[in-house]
Amino acid sequence: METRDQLIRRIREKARLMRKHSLDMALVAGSNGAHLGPGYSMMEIMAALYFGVMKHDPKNPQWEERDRFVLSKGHGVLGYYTALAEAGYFGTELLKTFETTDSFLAGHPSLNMQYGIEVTTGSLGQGISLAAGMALAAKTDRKKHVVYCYLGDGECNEGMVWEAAMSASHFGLDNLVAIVDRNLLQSDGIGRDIMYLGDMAGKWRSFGWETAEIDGHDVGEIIDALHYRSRPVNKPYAVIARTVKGKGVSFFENDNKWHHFKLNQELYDAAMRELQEEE
Ligand SMILES: Cc1ncc(C[n+]2csc(CCOP(=O)(O)OP(=O)(O)O)c2C)c(N)n1
Repeated sequence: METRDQLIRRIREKARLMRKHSLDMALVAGSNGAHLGPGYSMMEIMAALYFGVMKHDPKNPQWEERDRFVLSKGHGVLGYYTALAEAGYFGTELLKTFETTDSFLAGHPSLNMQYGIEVTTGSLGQGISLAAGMALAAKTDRKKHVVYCYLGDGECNEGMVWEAAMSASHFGLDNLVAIVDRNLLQSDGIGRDIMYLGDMAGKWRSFGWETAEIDGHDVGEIIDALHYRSRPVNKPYAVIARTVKGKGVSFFENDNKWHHFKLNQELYDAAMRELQEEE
């Protein structure tokens, strides 16, 4: 049986590999650009979901009892596709088709059950609404699976997020877990200047959710917060994860020019060197 320390090490190693794959993807995307900053803030949480938390079977992507994952911040595909590939939904070599003609790996997720992509997202606010509907359907049908939904904090400027939040608590959706990537930045700059959200956890609580606040890069804290025993009864659950946009490559971190960037070979090499030094 795997110990907690072994599990944490395994998840960290997956996150490191996912960051490396993402560089390959961004290089292939070339002048199309890639959402590097948004992807790099997600890696530990995505690795924890796919390699420690969620019940799923890459060999049977439509397994009825699987937990569902919805990427509400749809531009975070680097964190999503690399987790799916490392988990075995498709070969990691396919990651290098990212954003090329005919590839299923588009710049935002497009529903593809064969490869584990549950829903199409990209228009911010819609994913959490879909996830709430999926959780309500599961509850109505007395199914036991959990719906995990990953949001950006800038995304929480969307009114639709709060309609979903209201309905989830109204329906007592204790099978719905929202993870909010609190990296404090969004595409146009600093979230606080664009639309101040104040006490993020307090806002979710005021909509009837139970909350936890964690360091979104500390794998131990992530797996504890997402453990089934941490989830409330009869209420939805929001995990507010403090993250660093671009985490893992020094010159990506907290620099919003990397929100969506055209990676060239020189910058690729410099970023890859940093990730290799961690090995
Ligand atoms: C409805 C809608 N409006 C605007 C956009 C354009 N857009 C893409 S990413 C982004 C910022 C998202 O910020 P945040 O949710 O904080 O995610 P981060 O990239 O910081 O992780 C915006 C406004 C969109 N995708 N959908």
